[in-house]
Amino acid sequence: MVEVKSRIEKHIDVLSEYTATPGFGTTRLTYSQEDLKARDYIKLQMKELGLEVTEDGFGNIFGKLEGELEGPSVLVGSHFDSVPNGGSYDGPAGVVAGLEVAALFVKNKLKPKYPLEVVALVEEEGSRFGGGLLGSRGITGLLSEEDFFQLKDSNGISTVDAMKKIGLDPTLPKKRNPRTMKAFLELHIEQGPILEEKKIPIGIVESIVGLTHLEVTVKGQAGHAGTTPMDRRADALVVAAKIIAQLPELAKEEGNGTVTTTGRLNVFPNGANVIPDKVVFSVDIRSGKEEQVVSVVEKVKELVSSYQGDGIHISVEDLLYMKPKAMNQEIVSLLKGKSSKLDIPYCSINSGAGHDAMVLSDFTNVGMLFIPSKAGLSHCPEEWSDSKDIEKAVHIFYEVAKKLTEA
Ligand code: HGY
Ligand code: MN
Ligand code: MN
Ligand code: MN
Repeated sequence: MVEVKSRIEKHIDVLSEYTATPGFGTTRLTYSQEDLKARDYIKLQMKELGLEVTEDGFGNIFGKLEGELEGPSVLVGSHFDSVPNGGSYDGPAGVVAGLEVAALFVKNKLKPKYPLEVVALVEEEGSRFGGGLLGSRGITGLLSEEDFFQLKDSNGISTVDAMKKIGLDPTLPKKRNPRTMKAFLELHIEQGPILEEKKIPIGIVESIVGLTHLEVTVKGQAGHAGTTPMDRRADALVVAAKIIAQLPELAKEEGNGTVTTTGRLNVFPNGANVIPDKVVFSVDIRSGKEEQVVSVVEKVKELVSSYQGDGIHISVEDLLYMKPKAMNQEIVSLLKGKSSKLDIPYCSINSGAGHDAMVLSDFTNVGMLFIPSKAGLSHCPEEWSDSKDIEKAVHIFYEVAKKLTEA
């Protein structure tokens, strides 16, 4: 169906233009001007489909297709924020899939028994306010209102001020009663090489890794780079570098696919001739087994404490902790059954990336589909997936949503 393919590509292309770094990938930070443009576009598509459009007190967007009856909704969607200089598909592929599932209901004049909701979630990446999975943690109450209101970005701008700046209302309802949700279906790009290597267009997600985000702050003493003897320094950056250099070994020791990453590091005062007195860096730890995440966190904290003293003071903040999550088995078998019925090849797959689905899985029935990522690349401008695969996922979700909204 060329029409759906071209519409999918159009949605992805338009959303990818809402970036703060044109030509250098998608940088769409939450509550930024780029967020506002993407938000307006998504809401317009929802309105054109005749959906009832609302936003909650976090800025999550909902497009509701009313059912014959009031009752719990089947939600289909993903997030629409990005990492810095990321790709066009991480998040938007799932939001666009939600729009296209609703479009199929409308096109086929099918009014579901219970409602369908397209959902576009905020701050899944945590690129602006840290931690991540903010929109979904907010809906489920995993992130409390007061914690949400405390959050500030690296410029000290609070979530509330940032929301107001783009016309959002933080006083709107936030935590959502789980009884209003029947299921949550999320299409996401695989962000790895497996599906492409297997030449299979659809991955049915069985489980999502456990993950934790730590923020380590190393404090030392600023000083003159030229006049301070080497044996009289408390150099925060040298200590941070020694710690970071040892993290990969901790992951390797743990094994079983455990990974650690330091992706963000800020040096203060960041002058070439000034001994750094403060360094703040991230530690992202993931594993399929909860006890392995916990064990690496403990080892990181032991490693950090071995550098305390001699003018160095280090603190570690736990920004996020999510246990590994299994997808809802009923939905997994529905996804398999409908994929077979549509003659769409699929395989089971586990997710090394975190997703909003892992948050919602404690509150409703959750299922995820993956589509292949070209060269397994993601979180970079080279990220690319085939809209034909998005279309396949749309048809599978449409069949599953028809079933779930009827029961
Ligand atoms: O980090 C992740 O796994 C996701 O992209 N937020
Ligand atoms: Mn994502
Ligand atoms: Mn991502
Ligand atoms: Mn996600």
